[in-house]
Amino acid sequence: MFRFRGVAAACLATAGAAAVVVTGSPAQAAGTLHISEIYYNSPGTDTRSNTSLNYEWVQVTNSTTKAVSLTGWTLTDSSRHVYTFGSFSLGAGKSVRVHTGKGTNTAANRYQGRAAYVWNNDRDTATLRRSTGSWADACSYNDATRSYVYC
Ligand SMILES: [Ca+2]
Repeated sequence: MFRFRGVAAACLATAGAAAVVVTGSPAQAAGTLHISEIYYNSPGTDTRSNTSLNYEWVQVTNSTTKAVSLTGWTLTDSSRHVYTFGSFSLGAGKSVRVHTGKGTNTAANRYQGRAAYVWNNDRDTATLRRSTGSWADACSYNDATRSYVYC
């Protein structure tokens, strides 16, 4: 599959903007389990180093008031690479980042354990499905001039 070579990307602090997403709006008072951000173009050249692979991630946010079990939920790209959450519960108001590379799973960071990139640097769609296979959320992007997208 064609992928843009890594474009030197400013490693912008995203925490501030991400907080806006997490806060939600009155219209979303009930909250959802949704994809809140995708960092699809790792900073620097795509060398496939584990560090670079892990700078590719999809953030999933639970804006409900209860913990939600993500066990068996899946995250899929347009090319049908599938990541299945192992035993995991995402707390109320919490977010988790699913990184492409290898690492030790924590409450806030999960790892696909891959040796190659998943999220295209130009365009792609992330789809989140429940353990039953039903559609939960999706986020698409189509902008090679940026490195991340807020969903
Ligand atoms: Ca990428």
